[in-house]
Amino acid sequence: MTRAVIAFGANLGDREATIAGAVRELAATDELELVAVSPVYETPAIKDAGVDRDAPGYLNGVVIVDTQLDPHVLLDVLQRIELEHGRVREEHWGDRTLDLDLIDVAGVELADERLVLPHPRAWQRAFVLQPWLDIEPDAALTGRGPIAVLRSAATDEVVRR
Ligand code: A4P
Ligand code: MG
Repeated sequence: MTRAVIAFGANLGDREATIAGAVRELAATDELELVAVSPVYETPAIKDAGVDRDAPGYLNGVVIVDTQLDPHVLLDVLQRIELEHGRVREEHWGDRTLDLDLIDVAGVELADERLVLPHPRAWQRAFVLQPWLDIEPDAALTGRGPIAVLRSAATDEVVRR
C-alpha cells in the first residue's frame, strides 16, 4: 500500500456539505482506504496577487488515504469527484465548489503535463500544512523537509473551525 495525502478546498456553495460529500466519496472508493481526515480550517482566498479578501473564503483540509492506485489514476478519481460536485474550470486559481489536490504520494517526485508531485506549492501553504500536521505530525515533504518546520514559516492565515 502507498500512502497519499490529498488536500481539499471549497469556497463556493455549501462548503461543509461539499467537503463532507467528497470525503464520503473518497471513503466509498474501492481502491482507497481512508486513514485520517483533518480538522477543517477557514482561510482567506489566495490569488496570484496575494490574499484577496473580496473573494469568498475557503474551507481547507487534508485527507490521508492508503491505495495501490498509480498517482495518475488517483488524480482521475479526484477529478471525477470534483466534477460530480459541479467544479467548472475557468479562471486560474478561480473560485470553486471543490478542489482536490494530490499533495504527496509516498514521497514520489514526478512532473509531467498532468501531474506534479509533490504538489509544487504545498510547502509554503499553511492551509495545507496545518491540517496535514494535525493528522501526521512527523510527516515531511520530499525536497522540502519536515512539515512542522514548513508550517512555522508559512504566513497565510488559517482559523480552525
Ligand atoms: N496538476 C498538476 N499537479 C497536480 C497535483 N499534484 N494535484 C494539474 C492536482 N492537480 C495537479 O488544476 C490544474 C491542473 O493541475 C489539473 O488539470 C491537473 O492536471 P485545477 O484543479 O484545475 O486548477 P487550480 O486548482 O486552480 O490550479 P492549481 O494550479 O492546482 O491551483 P492551486 O495551486 O492548487 O491553488 N486559497 C485558499 N485559501 N485555499 C485554497 O484551497 N487554492 C488555490 C488553488 C488558490 N488559492 C487558494 C486555494
Ligand atoms: Mg487543483
